[in-house]
Amino acid sequence: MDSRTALVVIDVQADFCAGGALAVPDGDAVVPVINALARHYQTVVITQDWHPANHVSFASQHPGQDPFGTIPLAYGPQVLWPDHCVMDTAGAALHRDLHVPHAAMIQRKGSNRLIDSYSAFLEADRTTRTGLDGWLAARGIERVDLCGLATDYCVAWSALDARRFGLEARVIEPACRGIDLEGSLAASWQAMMAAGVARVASV
Ligand code: VGL
Ligand code: ZN
Repeated sequence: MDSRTALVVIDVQADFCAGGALAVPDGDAVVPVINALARHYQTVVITQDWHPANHVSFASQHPGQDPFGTIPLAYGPQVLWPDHCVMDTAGAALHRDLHVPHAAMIQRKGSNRLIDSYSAFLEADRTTRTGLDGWLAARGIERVDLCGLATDYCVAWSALDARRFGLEARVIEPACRGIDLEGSLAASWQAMMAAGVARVASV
């Protein structure tokens, strides 16, 4: 791959895979695909969903609410999730078989108790930057190729924000899996298409 394109590997963590707290259907299947893909990139970023145990996105923090419902928060509607990717727990670890030794950057996100962050670039308040845009810009990156979990949440939000920051973005579909809550997978592809994100089967 050319040196102006980075691979961004989204949230390939134990909790999003088989046996995890928020397992994405067939999530483990992305691991060998990503391991092979990553060899073609000089610049690889890995993201980790990384929440405090009392994170606002956890249904457990909202008495009477169940996982997968939606509540209004100050910054907008928030889907409530099972407790997942609690910082420094086994569930938050990268998948044990993910093998990308040359990844130079691990971007953690969602660590502010009061603000979720599906996106690797901007938290859910749509204002707070993780700093990844600056890191990529400093390295002359003009395009990101995205893969990982989950297509319709963290991959999609990251791809959309990449476009906001002026990057080209491609989502490598065979290297992603979705959660698909109430049509969220189709809706996320619609939004990505509209924003000029390329949906590709290979690169
Ligand atoms: C994710 C739901 C909650 C994701 C993270 O990685 O797509 N989804 N937190
Ligand atoms: Zn999360």
